[in-house]
Amino acid sequence: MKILVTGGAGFVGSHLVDLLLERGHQVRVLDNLEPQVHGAGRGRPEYLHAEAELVVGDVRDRDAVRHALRGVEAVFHQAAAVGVGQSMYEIERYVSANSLGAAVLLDAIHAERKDLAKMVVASSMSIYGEGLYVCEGCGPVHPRLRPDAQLSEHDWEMRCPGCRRIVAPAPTPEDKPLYPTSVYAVTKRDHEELFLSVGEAYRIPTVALRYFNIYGPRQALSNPYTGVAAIFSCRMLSGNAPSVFEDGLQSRDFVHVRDIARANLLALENSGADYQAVNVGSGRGTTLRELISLLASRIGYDGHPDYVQRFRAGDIRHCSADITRARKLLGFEPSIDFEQGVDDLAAWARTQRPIDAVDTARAELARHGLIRQ
Ligand code: UD2
Repeated sequence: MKILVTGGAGFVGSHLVDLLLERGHQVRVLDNLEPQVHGAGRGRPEYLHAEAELVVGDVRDRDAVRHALRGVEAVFHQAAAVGVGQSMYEIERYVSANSLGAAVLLDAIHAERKDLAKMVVASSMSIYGEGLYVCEGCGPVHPRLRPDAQLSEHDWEMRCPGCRRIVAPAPTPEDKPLYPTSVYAVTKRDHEELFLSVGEAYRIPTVALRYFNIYGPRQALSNPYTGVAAIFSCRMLSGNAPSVFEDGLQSRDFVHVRDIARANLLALENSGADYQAVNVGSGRGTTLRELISLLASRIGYDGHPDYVQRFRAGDIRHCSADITRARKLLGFEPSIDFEQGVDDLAAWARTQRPIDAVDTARAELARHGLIRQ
């Protein structure tokens, strides 16, 4: 097939491009080579597969999009602005790049390529807000964010919205109510709903993959607005202590980027998940403390993390994926366990010379009142 990957020069997109080429597909990439991710004035990234055709352009540019769609039989939409914190004070930029970007792409698909065999869109666990929890007394609960008054007491764990008892995190299924807590998350919900509704209307088989916290080689280590695994790698490589919000016992479902790429391929090759949203994660929660100790040993960092006694506005406490649907509908099984994955991330990170801009980005968040005590 001839396949278009938007954002194909990025972290997830480039791994997907590799996999598609390996399967014998022809791949075109539409990517704006965003300076925050790729560095200013840099051209084609050296890791981008030589056989991928690169069209440099923005997903909001109708002409570039039309050109990129020529002859294409399937589309993977991976292009997005991805800084959760930054999205709270660059609201127009995020809504424009993400929500409007998806709209322009879908208009062009409708006009030019109604006969697509598949559309796969990158959605995000961020649309859930907090994950699913179980209360000993009240059963399964879907709490909203922890109140500021609780967090300023440094009472970090999630409490039952009914009886205030501490609740235990449980794997989060796709039917948990969506409570996006950032502008970024709202735009990811837009991605998912725009693609699924347009796909449904025109009978273009469409799948929305809800990515959990992705890590691995090629994550932009110098981008201080990216995920915690990249940020901590960058800090440790620069000899700086990673700053930890809350108490480090918050957990996330860290999923290796190659597993994410494989889930995309499965969505192309199977029809089981057509017109649906599907979680893609490891199915397991890992605390920041576990991440730090593993990463430090693999990177060779022997300092201590800095527990800053603060919290980030909008942060959730725990969320891991229930991957039953991905298993059933796509035959997806995570193949890289966390230790192996961190080995892989660290081996690659050691070959990089990232610029540590984390303090500046944190000061910016604080200036906007988004880091609290
Ligand atoms: C957000 C998105 C997720 C994905 C990710 C970017 C939500 C709920 N999720 O995930 O979809 O886009 O961002 O990869 O919006 N932390 C520190 N120190 C740091 C940085 C982070 O302690 O220097 C903590 C942070 O407070 C949080 C945890 O690490 O408790 C995870 O943070 P993250 O930004 O990697 O990811 P998260 O889950 O907010």
